[in-house]
Amino acid sequence: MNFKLSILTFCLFLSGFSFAQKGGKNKLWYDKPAKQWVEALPIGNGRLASMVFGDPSREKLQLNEATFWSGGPSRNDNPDGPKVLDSIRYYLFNGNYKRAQILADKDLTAKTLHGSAFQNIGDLILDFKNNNDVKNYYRELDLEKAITTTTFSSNGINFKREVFASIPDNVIVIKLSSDKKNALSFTANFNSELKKNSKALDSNTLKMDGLSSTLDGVQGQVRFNAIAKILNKGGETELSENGISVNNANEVTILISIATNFTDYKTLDTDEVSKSKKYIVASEQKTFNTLLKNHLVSYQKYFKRVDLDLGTSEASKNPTDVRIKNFATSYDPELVALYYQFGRYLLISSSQPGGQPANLQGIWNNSNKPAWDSKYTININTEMNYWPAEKTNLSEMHEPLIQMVKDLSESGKETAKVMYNSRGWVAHHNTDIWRITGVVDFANAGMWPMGGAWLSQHLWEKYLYTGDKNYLKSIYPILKSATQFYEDFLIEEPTHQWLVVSPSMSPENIPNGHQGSALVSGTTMDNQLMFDLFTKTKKVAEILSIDSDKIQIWDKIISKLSPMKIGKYGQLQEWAEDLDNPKDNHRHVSHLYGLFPSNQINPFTTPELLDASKTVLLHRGDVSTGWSMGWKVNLWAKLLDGNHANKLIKDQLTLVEKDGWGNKGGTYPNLFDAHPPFQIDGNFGCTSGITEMLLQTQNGFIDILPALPDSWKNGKISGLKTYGDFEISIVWENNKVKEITIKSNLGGNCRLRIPNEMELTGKSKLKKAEGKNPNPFFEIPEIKKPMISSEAKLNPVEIKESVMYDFPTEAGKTYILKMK
Ligand code: FUC
Repeated sequence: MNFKLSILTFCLFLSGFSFAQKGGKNKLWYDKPAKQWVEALPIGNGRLASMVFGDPSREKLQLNEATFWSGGPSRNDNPDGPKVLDSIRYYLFNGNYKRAQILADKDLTAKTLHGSAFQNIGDLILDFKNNNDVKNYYRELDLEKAITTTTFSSNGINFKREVFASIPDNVIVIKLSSDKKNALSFTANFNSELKKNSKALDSNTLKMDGLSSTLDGVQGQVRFNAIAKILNKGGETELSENGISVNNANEVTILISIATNFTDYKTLDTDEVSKSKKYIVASEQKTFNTLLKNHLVSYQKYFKRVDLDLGTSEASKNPTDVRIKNFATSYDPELVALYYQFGRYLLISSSQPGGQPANLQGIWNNSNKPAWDSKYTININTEMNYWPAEKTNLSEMHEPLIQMVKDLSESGKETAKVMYNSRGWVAHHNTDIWRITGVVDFANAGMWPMGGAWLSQHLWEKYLYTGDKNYLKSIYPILKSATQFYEDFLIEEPTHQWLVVSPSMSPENIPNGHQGSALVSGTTMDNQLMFDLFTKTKKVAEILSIDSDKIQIWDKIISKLSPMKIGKYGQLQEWAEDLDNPKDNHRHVSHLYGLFPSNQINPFTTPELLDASKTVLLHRGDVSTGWSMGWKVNLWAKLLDGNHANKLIKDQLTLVEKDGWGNKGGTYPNLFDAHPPFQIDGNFGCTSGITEMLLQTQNGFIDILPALPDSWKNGKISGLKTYGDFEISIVWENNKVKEITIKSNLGGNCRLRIPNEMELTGKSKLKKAEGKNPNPFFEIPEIKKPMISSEAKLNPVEIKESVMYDFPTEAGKTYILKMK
């Protein structure tokens, strides 16, 4: 080692200063500060969140708190519903769709309140006036540590900033350091559009209070209190005009705490000042290293459960924004793995037990009037957020959604009664932190009484992954109450006397020849949702041995649901009538709900419906909004076409450079999904889709590498979950499965479908699988035969050869299979 270098290393060691290692696996990194919000890097602990910009002379941390929403406890049921329901149904059955729409706009849609908005707390600004002559700039987000780090030199001094949001300590932690003594001088202040006051309480403490906005006539009632505590080593702090000045410090730790008066969706009685203070008081007793250790332990417990390696290439040496830009024309499998893990990172950071579920922007929002209020759109977007939860081994992160469904089952009871004179509970296509369940926006988007039916699927799915019967008992009343609503609401249609949902729509598409009205009866998706809700609720009652008297009623309803229909182009029909337009490229593919996330359509038992689903996807095309592409990755994986799924990943990883509205979906420089604008569902949807390419669980067995693209020749993934609580790791080489490790948490038969022959290590032997899988978690639904148009031509989807094995497992044991 040369002498100068060793002196430098020694000095750095003495000061405790070290550089971040540039780039590498699971890191987003850049060679310039963020200019726009979609270049900044997100951190979060499920309740607090920040976007970190990393500007040497003006650091900005844009701040969010998950419960800071406009308005306050509120409802939006239109009480005129019962007066018009029969007429609307009459018009729909008689083809007067426009009239039905006009009535629904007036008497079913909310009169004034269309939902509250998730709002922005504001910014913490750190002004470093002396930071000029900047060199060696680097910033990163390390997904393995959930820390953003910025390093640079200014006037020959090296500086470093580290920021993380701690789950256990409930604060955002910033550490500023440099390799020279007394080099840190800056001013700190808070900024917010919604602040009531902001001041320095003393020369180390900034405080800001604020109040949420009034929207749609609901008075803003959410108060926030934010505190920034500045803990300096060396130097001094003093009150300044704009906040606090820190002069000549060696090292500074800043703790940010934010709290609101939100208690639950009905109650705003938390003392936000003492709550936010409590976290500061507890955290300031701890050293930075203790805070860091606590953070890493709690975060990594989740993150490290899954590891994905798709190989690496030269392309990964570039900054992340450049890699996205080059993705279509370069070989960069590591960017796919990074995007995958980023989805898991975002879920851990935005959805923690006891908190709010991830909304349209997760928990990151810099606007007080965000797109679609950054609320919960439950006709696809919120559900998509949670597709990766169980399968990527983040079951705990699913909890806030399950809690939201419980809340909605309470608030939606009144909606069912007031709007439709029905029992049970109902939710339409949107909700918010106050758990509104009425119809929002306008009938063509909002008049969809199926949000509760779709969300309810998550209750059952969670059980399939965990096998937890106590949990199942706790959610059964919600499922039962959801079915009760439809027991009252379903109506016989005049042609076949099938039971249908009416009025409704196929989100948010308008069929040809319907006078611009989306309103119809008996859409394919609604029928599929009804099938799932009734069959799964019945299953739960059977498992728990309760309500045997209900089984007959539910069976009767199931038998009176419409079968799926294949129309004249060979497409799965979106509506009851054959109205699909092959040129329609609408972003929603609602009728493919049956293929994914549901499993009513699958390659093995419903080949005709599979062909018809493929035709729909070919008609719709690939490129669309971010979330639509994310959904299609899953759908092509379910069609067992890994190359097409990979093509969709390429479409999704198209760089969208500018923040804001636009018409092309893709990915922003910070890897956020671009609807556009930013919407987080695309991130989560694609993470789910990549999982489905490597492992599927829904078709009656565990399907290993069911949709591996040719170009992902070698790789490994560990820690994925399947139904029946198996934990799976796979290693593949030259597109063949080399090794599978299976941990069985519940025991029971393990049925595997594998592209090549394998054998178990140890004494046990694999058996060729035959008949029905005896493991009850892998039961597949028996659906009615589809109705097929006489004009339809079907093109059977090709299924590659594979082998199917069975072997018994014991709870707690691990099994290893090797290639033969
Ligand atoms: C649904 C979608 C839109 C958007 C919005 C938040 O209405 O149709 O594309 O994602 O939700």
